[in-house]
Amino acid sequence: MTKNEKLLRWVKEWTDLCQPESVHWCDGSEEENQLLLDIVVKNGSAVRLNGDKRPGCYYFQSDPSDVARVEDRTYICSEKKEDAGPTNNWKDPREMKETLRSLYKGCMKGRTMYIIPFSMGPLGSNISHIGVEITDSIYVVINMRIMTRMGKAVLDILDNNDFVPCVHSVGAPLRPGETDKKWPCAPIEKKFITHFPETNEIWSYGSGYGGNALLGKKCFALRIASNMAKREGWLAEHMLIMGITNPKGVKKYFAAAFPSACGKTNLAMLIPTIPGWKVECVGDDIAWMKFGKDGRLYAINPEAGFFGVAPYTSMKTNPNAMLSCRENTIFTNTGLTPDGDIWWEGIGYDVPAGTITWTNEKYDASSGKPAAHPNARFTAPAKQCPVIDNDWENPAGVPISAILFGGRRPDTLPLVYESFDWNHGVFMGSIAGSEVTAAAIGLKAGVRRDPFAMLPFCGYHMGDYFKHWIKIGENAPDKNKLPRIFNVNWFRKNSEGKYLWPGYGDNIRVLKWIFERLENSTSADMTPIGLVPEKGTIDLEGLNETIDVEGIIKIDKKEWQTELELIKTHYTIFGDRLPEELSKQLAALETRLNNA
Ligand code: TSX
Ligand code: MN
Repeated sequence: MTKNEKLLRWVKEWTDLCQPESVHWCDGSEEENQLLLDIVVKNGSAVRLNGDKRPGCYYFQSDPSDVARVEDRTYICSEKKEDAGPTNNWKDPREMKETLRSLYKGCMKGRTMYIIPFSMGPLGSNISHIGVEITDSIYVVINMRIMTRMGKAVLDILDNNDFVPCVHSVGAPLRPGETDKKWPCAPIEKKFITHFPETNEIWSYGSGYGGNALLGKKCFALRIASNMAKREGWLAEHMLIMGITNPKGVKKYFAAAFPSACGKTNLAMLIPTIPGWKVECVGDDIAWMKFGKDGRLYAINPEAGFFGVAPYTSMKTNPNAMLSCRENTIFTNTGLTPDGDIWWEGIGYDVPAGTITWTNEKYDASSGKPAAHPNARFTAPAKQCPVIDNDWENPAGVPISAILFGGRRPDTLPLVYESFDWNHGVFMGSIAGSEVTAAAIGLKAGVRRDPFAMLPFCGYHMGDYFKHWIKIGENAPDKNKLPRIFNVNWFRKNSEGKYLWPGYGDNIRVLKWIFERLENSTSADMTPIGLVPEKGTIDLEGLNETIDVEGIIKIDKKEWQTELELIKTHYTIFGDRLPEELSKQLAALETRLNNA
């Protein structure tokens, strides 16, 4: 089993509290996986999909109350409330633990407790970290097996390694003889996703879905890891990592942060429309970055799979994602077709007759109810991605040349612009955000700020997080080797509300401009907001549409003056923890705009 005393004591403590019927230490083997899948198929929790169309694939429907991350039930339990900051829910750690201990008491009665040793990042990487998740959910075990490196190999190195203890229960004990629900979970008021940043602990209760339950992902790799990174001088970020090779064979790696619904997974595995250019995927969601001995910033993808949003993924929008989830994939809350395949809105072909919806009803187009939940997911092994990068498991990571921020902005923000320097780039990250519809924020549609796309994932005070980014720049071993920072916006619209930019594979044209900036082989115009492409420097060859490039690039002084006021309001949230470097950036922007 293990010689790790801390691990043995911890498992004993939680076994005593949760009172499971049995305890199973996961070895991550094929046999174990098959055994677990047989259980969930037999008990009706899962459907084995058609072996000709979807070999090795399984289908789950969640409880309708358990379909997404629950941000208002997510807590950062730091000793001091101020340290969680204005963007996180906070509870005193002792109080929270008391509340949760009473919920955990006997919560695994009638169930098996699974012990999942997992590594975030390649084994043996000095950027990787180990965790152990306790769970009573088979769904969690089989998903963690795809999303992380899991099992015996990790347990073996655990003998003399520390680990992040992660506790999870669906919060639905079984009485003797009681038959289990298809998707057991607790009601919303009993769901708790809690983090103890000072002790590196995660306690999750009541939900079986995604980021609430697969604790290696958002809870560990972002909320706890962001705290570790601050203490230790590295970065744990909500970023994709991609490799880009030009026709000469020169390769560079970019990391990019976008709020949800901007197509991060699509960008991570994009198929370029310019001949000779190649994009390869290292990761689609999370980047852990540390300086290497050569002074460059190196990134690993701490994950081993994609937990991707299914709806509107198609052979047109993202063929590489479609091919990644062809086999050995878990589908959750998609539709199910009569021939044992899955279907979702935007998959690119008509819904087959007799399709069953995620709520297990016969699909009826006239009902207005979709076949797939909008947050339906595929859990697919990253190694199945046709464009997975050769170095995606390199323990040294990949050297990052550029960092991109972005969001959905119908106006104001140009297609792309470069920061003047590191701190200006940090400013760009801190003001990132996306247009949200009126329905989502009430009354008026507007920008929802999502600094660094980390709003739901930063495990401490966001003002301190900005300062940490400033310090990374200050303490860099070689400032000339820092990644350069850019902002992109695929979503600018014209006055008729039409998108100005074709997006998708044509985004390579923007990536090419960035690539050439890094090689000092293209030019930019100095504007009050940053460096924008000089006329004619974005490669439009082969685009048959007439593109209003000037419309996508132009900086409108009036729009930016409105933006400036919005940024000021946004910045008030952080109070005296807003780094002075960023107040200076804001003041400098104001001056530049006024002088323009
Ligand atoms: O993912 C997107 N990307 C990045 C791709 C690498 N999406 C989808 C966002 C929701 C997940 C985009 N949507 C992108 C984009 O670049 N751009 C747009 C907006 C858009 C939508 C449709 C068209 C053009 C732009 N054109 C036609 O449908 C013909
Ligand atoms: Mn994400």
